Amino acid sequence: MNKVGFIFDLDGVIVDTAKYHFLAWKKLANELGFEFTEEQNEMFKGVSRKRCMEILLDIGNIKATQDQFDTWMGEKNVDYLAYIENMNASEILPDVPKILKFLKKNNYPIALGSASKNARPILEKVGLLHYFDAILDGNNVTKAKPDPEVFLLAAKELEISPENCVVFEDAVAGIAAANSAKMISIGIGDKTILSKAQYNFKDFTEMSVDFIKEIIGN
Ligand code: B16
Ligand code: MG
Repeated sequence: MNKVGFIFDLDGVIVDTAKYHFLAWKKLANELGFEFTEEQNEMFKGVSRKRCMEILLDIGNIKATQDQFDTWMGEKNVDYLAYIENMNASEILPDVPKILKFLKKNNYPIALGSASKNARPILEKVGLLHYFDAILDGNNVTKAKPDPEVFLLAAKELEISPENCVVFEDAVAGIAAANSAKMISIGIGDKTILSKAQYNFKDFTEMSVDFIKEIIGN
């Protein structure tokens, strides 16, 4: 049996930081004079900060200079950092520790593969950093999901071949990235939205350790 590696996305898989991203983008939109809704925030999930900024300006029909673009994106991040300042273990999504503990106990390598440049401090705040053998995030990549770069780099760091990596993802772009890396893709969230995933679960409460054993066995 080949060794299997496990790669977790962050936002929407380990913690729900989407609500804080939403509040920070909404604040910026309002300051720029337009509304930003939770429905529109769906488009931002799994997407890089820069791409989110571009989409936001499209929504508001605003043309920005490069300086304005960078300033506003920086302001959004300052507000986001304030929102996540007090995050703690209570914000870990249900049964995430159950899976991480099982993998760690059985010596399976674990990586983070996130678009966020704030991934490491978030893992630290919620007390999960020690589970991860490798952290690949928005600071390491040049190409955002659906490009497979972040997951391929994670596989490389774990020293596991891509086809023996399992990816947990909540975003359509992330599932596409995992599939194009030829990894086993597991959608966490709405099955109809994540229909391209090889396996689907609403959340980790639906996923048993036996399922993980089955994947490892195949
Ligand atoms: P930051 P993930 C993504 O996290 C979020 O889903 C997305 O909404 C956000 O724009 C992106 O991280 C970048 O985050 O501004 O903190 O660098 O789902 O890839 O873990
Ligand atoms: Mg995500």
